[in-house]
Amino acid sequence: MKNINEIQMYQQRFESQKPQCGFGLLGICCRNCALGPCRISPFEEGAQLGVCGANADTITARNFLRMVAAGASAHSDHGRAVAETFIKVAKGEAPGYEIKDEYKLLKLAFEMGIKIDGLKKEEIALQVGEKCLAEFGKQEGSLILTKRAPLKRQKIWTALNIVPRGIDREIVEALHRTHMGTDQDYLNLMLHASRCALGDGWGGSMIATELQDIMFGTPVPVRGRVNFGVLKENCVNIIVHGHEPLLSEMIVLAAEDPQLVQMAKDKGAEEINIGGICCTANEILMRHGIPIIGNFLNQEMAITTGAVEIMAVDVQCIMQSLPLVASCFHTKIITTSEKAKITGAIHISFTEENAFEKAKEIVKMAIENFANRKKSDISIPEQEMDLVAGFSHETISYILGGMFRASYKPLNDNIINGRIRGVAGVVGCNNCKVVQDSVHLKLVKKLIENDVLVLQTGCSAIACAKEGLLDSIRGLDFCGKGLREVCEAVGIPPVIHMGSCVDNSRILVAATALVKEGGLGDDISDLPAAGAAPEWMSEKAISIGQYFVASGVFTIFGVTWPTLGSENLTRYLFNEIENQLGGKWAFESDGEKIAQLMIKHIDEKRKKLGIDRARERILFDMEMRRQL
Ligand code: SF4
Ligand code: MSK
Repeated sequence: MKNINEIQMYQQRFESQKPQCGFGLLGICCRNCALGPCRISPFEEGAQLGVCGANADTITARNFLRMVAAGASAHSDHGRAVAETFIKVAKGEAPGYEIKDEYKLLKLAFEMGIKIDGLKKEEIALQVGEKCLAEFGKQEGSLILTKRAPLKRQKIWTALNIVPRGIDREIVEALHRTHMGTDQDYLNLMLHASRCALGDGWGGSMIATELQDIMFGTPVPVRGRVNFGVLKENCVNIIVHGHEPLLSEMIVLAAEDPQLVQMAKDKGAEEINIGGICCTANEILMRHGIPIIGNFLNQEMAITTGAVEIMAVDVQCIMQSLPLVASCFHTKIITTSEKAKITGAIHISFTEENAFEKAKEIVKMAIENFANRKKSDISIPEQEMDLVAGFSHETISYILGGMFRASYKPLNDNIINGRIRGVAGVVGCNNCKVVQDSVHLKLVKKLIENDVLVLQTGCSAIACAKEGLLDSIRGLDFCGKGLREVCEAVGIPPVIHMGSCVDNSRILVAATALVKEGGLGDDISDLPAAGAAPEWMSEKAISIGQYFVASGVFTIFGVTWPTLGSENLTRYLFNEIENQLGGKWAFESDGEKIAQLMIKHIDEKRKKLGIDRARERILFDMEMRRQL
């Protein structure tokens, strides 16, 4: 066994990377062909063109589009895996999985134009699954779920010819366009960045969310706990980490298996304790209240508690260093996806057909590993916090309007009367270039203090949960008066956890519901709303940001911005794109200033809507009614 002091953790690795490449930071390096690598000098002297003649605008735009394509591919391949499992469930070929939300299945079938008369739920599910899967390979027309967007938004996309045709097609075209000697007009490249990203948000990600809800249940409010304290010294601790809930759902099920529970007890453990990291954590928190250990930058530290028997990972945001850190402890790292193996980890290949069996194998392996713990290694931080999660779009409607009148009307009313100033989506990762969670917290606290309701997903939600902002009691202490009144009346925290990275699609649906409810304009770009990813790091975040901008949302990213090497492209993304799409990007790394920018934007939108002055609700007496 190695000694933890002999290896580097992410903080030391980050230090050893310094100084990081300035060309890379500005987005002006290109290695798209073997004439290069080329880099453009950020100063007037030095090379201003690559060997092929590409300038800084083209190089930064190509790099940006490639980030969008990679991010969209990650979300969309997740969506495809879910659709494939869904079809097997419908055919009865995936033991352990089931169709849990029949109502949502019927709604989706209706949206997809499937005739359901006389069909059994499995037959409907099969058609829905096949239709969803076909969305990936579609060559023409438009993605079915883009029709959910407000009509005005759809018209904007059509006029710009950026309605995504097929999810895979847009990603492939992005790679084609950015190949050496193809699309060399940065504005044209950016139009495709929008199209490709829309194929993610209104396509791959939305399909993932919809089908996961139908299979595993649409989330409803659920209590949970977060932070390292959820690891228990007397339990067999299993961590699930990554993004796809396909295996983790089965692990949750396997951990309840009476035989395995008994086996754990026989080995001296009190019970089997499951905890999550990153978005797999969010998925099983949203549906089962399974505790969360931490977000992206907590993954190595979780192993150093010495109390983790197994960390089972699937895809995305998994550090290659995990087996190295685990080699200092008894922890076993298990990879489970054929798409994501790590040298030094144990690979247990799982398919839909054998998922439950493999999940039981993993749980059993963890139980057996319990005896290998070194008592002296165990050091579990005590911090733990309560939270409430499980806010799907459907649940928000239900909470606001009730069973029979489920709607966003109370939210719209309270935005119009000024109790709620606006809505913010705060999402995204951790980044070691800033103190972990610090920018998320500064930003979100400032927003709720100013009566802005915050919708969250991903690692940002976990950051705020650790601080208590997702607790419906503690969270109120940070709220402005108006937001507090509404949260108290409805019984929700001021920071609403909507799920994992693919569940950013829920925020698109929620924004559309606000528009359709009435009184706040006729497009997403009219809403007093803004978005941010203050500690982003992944290409998926860029894809998410781009589909929010292309859907009409002002979106601010912190830490670093990947196009600063091109004045033209940066000006386009920060300003000119707004004339085309109604949304735009901004870059600001200070949490307080991000909040100010978002609030300023929200206030401008309120002014445009004519709701910039608080209007209290007037109760009409009989005389006033007569006059009416
Ligand atoms: Fe250099 Fe052009 Fe090749 Fe890029 S595509 S590496 S800029 S020659
Ligand atoms: S896990 S993409 S670090 S949010 Fe979705 Fe967190 Fe960012 Fe991964």
